[in-house]
Amino acid sequence: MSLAAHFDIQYTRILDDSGRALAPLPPFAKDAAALTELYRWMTLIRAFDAKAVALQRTGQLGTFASMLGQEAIQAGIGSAMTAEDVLLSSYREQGALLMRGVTMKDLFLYWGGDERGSHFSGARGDFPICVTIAAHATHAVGVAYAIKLRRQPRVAVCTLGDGATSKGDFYEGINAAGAWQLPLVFFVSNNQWAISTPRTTQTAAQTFAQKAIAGGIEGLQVDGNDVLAVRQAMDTALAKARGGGGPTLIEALTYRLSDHTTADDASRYRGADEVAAAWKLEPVARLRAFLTQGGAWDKAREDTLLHECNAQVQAAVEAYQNEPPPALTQMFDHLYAGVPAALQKQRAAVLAESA
Ligand SMILES: Cc1ncc(C[n+]2csc(CCOP(=O)(O)OP(=O)(O)O)c2C)c(N)n1
Ligand SMILES: [Mg+2]
Repeated sequence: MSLAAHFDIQYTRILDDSGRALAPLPPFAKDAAALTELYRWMTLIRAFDAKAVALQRTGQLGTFASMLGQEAIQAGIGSAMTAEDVLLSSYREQGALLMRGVTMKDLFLYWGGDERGSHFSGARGDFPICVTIAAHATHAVGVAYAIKLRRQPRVAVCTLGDGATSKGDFYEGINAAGAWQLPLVFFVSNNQWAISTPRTTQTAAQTFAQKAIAGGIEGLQVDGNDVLAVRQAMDTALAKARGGGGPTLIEALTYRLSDHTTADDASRYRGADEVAAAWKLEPVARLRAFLTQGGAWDKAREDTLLHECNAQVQAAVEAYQNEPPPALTQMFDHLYAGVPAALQKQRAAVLAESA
């Protein structure tokens, strides 16, 4: 017998659990202002997240999927992509959408059940949030195929969870992206849980990154709570795709510190010890420790930032609450190019009732 093929999965982290640099810093990380900007975004995303949960608990949003513990992923993806790239995200990467120009008000509208929230104010080329698990893996293939045909210097980025990698459309996407060498980055946030299904029962595969190998795609792993590692991996994958080098799959190791959504109670299926251990590795404190050790951060700056972030979120809440409700007839207006006769009757009835 001889070896037919051999594969490796590389794992990268730049900051250790206490925020000390383990490896030489990549060029972007030598700019203190760029790093404090990443920290500002991570803090803002956490403030937005906490307010969204509070709004849901007080009946002002229908539901919400928290990003708590996954802020480094948002900032790494959001800061690496260019405006011309296309993000196809699940419900868990709202922070990356915010960094690309979607507004907090848009997201509040969306979670408030108002379809106008998907009509993004910014990042108009990005796709609406995909709740159908892994369906957007094949949409991303279509987007990347179009980019390749048009010879544009753009990249499609498809963000999914660990659970999504068990679905057929994920494998179809991986296969097509590899076969056609598309400018596409699959970003898998391995937050250890798919609602109540733990990573240990999700798959027998040793890593999620290795699922790329079968499609002829490079797969690698990063510490998803280390924003520097996430950003570096994204920079490399985007540059490779833009230069015609084809797709990459990045698996980011992280932990979902929140319930799955506000409709879930994770204490029913996982222990408090596990969650407490995960809190010790959370990404915002890690970057803060790194910045503080380097003299780029202190308590006064932290207090000012928190104040600014809370004010920014509060202004978005007010904009959301002051938004007049959509016209009742709107539900008829966007599905068909021309409203069919049967629906025209219903539309007229709704109009008459609401007059
Ligand atoms: C096709 C499909 N099947 C089932 C669901 C219900 N569902 C919503 S979230 C979820 C788990 C997804 O887990 P993962 O991919 O790990 O993402 P995470 O929520 O952890 O970010 C499931 C099964 C769905 N939305 N779509
Ligand atoms: Mg998950």
